[in-house]
Amino acid sequence: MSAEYNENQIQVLEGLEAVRKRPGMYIGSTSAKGLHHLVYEIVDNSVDEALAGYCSEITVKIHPDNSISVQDNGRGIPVGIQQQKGISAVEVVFTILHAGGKFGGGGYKVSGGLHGVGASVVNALSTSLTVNVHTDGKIHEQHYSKGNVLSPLTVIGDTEINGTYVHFLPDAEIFEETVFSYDVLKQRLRETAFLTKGLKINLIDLREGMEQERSFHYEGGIKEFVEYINKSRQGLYPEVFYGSGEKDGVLVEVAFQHNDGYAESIFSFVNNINTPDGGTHLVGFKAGLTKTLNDYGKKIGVLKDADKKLSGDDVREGISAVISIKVEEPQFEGQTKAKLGTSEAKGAVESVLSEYLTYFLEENPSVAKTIIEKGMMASRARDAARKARELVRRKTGLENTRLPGKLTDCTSKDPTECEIYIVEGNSAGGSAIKARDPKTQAILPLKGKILNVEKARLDRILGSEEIKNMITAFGTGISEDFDIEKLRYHKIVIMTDADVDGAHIRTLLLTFFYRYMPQLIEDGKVYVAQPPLYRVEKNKKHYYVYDDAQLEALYNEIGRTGIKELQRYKGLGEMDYDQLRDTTMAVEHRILKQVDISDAVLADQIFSMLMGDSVEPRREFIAENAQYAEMDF
Ligand code: TSJ
Repeated sequence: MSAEYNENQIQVLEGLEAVRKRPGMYIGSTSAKGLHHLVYEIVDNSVDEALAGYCSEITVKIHPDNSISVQDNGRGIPVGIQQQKGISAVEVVFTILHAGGKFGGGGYKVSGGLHGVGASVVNALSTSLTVNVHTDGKIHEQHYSKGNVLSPLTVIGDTEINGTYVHFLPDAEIFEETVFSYDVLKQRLRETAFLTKGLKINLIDLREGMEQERSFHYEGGIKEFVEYINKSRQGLYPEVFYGSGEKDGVLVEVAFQHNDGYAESIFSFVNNINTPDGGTHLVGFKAGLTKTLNDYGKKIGVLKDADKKLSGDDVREGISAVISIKVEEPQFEGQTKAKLGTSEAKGAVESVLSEYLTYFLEENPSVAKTIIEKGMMASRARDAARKARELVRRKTGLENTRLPGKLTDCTSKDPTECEIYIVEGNSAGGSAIKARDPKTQAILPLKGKILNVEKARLDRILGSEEIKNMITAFGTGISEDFDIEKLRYHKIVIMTDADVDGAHIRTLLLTFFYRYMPQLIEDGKVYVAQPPLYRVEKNKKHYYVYDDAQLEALYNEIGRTGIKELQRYKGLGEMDYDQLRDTTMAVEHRILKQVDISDAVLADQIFSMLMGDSVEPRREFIAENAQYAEMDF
C-alpha cells in the first residue's frame, strides 16, 4: 500500500467515523428500515444516471450472504483523478461524505434518498464494498471496508460494456437487522420504476430456497402508476389523464383517474422521494383541479349558479392520482421532513395541470361530463352526510361526552397515560377487563366484524353501533370534525385473535382509522397488540412464543425432548386473564407494534386490494404478498 493511501485512510476515517458512530443520523435508523435504505442510496445514483439519459437498466441482487449488488448500464462513475481532492472520482464518491453524484459537469442530482447522503455512508456501514466501473473498454475495481480504502482503483480486465457495479455487505455490528426483505425492496423498486418512465429495474433474490425475481418497466410512467392504484377498483372512464411540463425550474408530471369509490388516493413525490405529508406541489394540484373543473362546468352550463360550485373534496371523491415533481434544491418542512415547502412548486403544478386538463376536457367531453357528474353527486352526498352527522350528533351525543355503555373506562383522566384496548369479542373483553391496569387501561369490546367503510358513505358508517362507540370513546369526532386535541387515550391498541378473522377485523379497523381519522395513524397513536401464539413448558419453566420462527429458535435453545406442554392459542379467549396480562397487556412485558403508514402507497394498496370489489387482483395480491394475507402491518 502506498504512502498516499495511508494519508487517504486518515482522511476517510475523519469523515466516515462520524457515520459509524451515529448511523441513525445518516440513514434514519439501524433497524430493517435503515438497512433497506442502504439499497435505495445506491440505486438512486443509477436512477440519476437514467434521468440524465444515459442508463436504461438497473439490476439489484440479494446474494446468499445477504449482501446486495446493484448494477447499471450507465456511463460508469468517472475514474479520472479529481482535481480538488487528488483522488479518483470513484474514491471521492465512496469516501467523502455528501459527495454523492455532485461532481463533473452536466447532469444535476435530482434523485436521492430521504437523507440524501449517498454512497459514502453505505460504504462506512458495510464490512465490505466492491465497486467495478466498466468504461472505455476497461474494468476498474476498488475494495473498501467500513469506509476504509483497501486497495487503489485498479484495472482488472477488458470489457465491452459501460456501467457501474457496486456490491456491499452491511455491517452486522451496526444493524440490528441484516436480512433483506425481497418484498420491501420489490415495493420500493416498483415505485421507482413507475416514477422513472422507461427505466427497467430487475430484482433478483439468490438466497437458497428463496430464489425469485421480478422486473419492472413502465413506458407509461406515472400514468401506469395510476392504473396500478386503480387496478382493484372500477375506473369511471377508460383514459388516465396525464400532463407534464416545466415552470420556474420545476419539472412537473401529473396523472389521475377517478374510480367509483369514495376515497381519495393521491401520492406525491419530489425527486422520486415520497412526500406523505404533501406540501406545495399537492396544494397546487388540488387548486388546479378544483378550478379547472369548475371553469369547465360553468362553460358547458352545468355549474352555472354560484351555489353549485364544486368543492375540492367533491372533485376529488374517488380520485387516484400521482404527482411527481423534480426540483433542484427542494425545501422540506415539518418534523419528519415529509412535506414540501418550495413555493414555486404550487404555481408550477397548478399551471401545468390546468393547461393540460383544460385541453383534455375539451378533447374528451364525455369523460369531462362523467367527472363533473361524479363531483355533483359527491356534493349532494356531502350535504346529506352533514345532515346525517348533525342528526347522529344530536341523537347519540357524539358531541357531548356520554360514553358508550360497553366501554370499561380507566380511572385516570390524563390522556397521555391512558390507553384503550379495542378487543375482539365480548368474552375476550371480559378477560381483558380482569387483566388490565384499571388506572390507565380502558377496554372496549367489539361485537363481530365492523362495517367495511370502503364500501359505504359517511351517513351509513355513522349508523354502525360499533363505530359510534369508538368515536365517542375516543372523543375526537371524525373527518372534518376530527380534533386530535380531544383524544382521550394516547394509545389505541387493537387486540384481536391471531387468526384470519382477527386479521380481518384488524384491517377493517385500520381502514376506518386510515380513512376517517388518519391523523391517529400519522401521529403514531395506533398500536397492534401481539398476543403469543404458543405457550411452551419444560422443566417447570414456561415460555411464551410469538411466532413460528421464534418457536424454532426456542427448540434450538432448549431442545425438543422433555417438553411438558405445547399450547397453541387459537384466540385470546383461550388465555387465562393472568396469562393475557403477563404476555399482552402488562406494560413491562407486552410487545406493541406501532402502526405506521409512512409507506402510504403500500398501505393504500393493502386496504383497497383487500377491501375492494374486484376479486381477481385481490387473489393475486394475496398470493404475491403472503405476509399481508395475514395482514401484518
Ligand atoms: F454512487 C454509487 F457509487 F453508489 C453508484 C453510482 C452506484 C451505482 C450502482 C451506480 C452509480 C453510477 C454513477 N451510475 N452511473 C453513474 N454516473 C456517474 O457517476 C457519472 C458519469 C459521467 C458523468 C459525466 O459528466 O461524464 C457524470 C456522472 C455523475
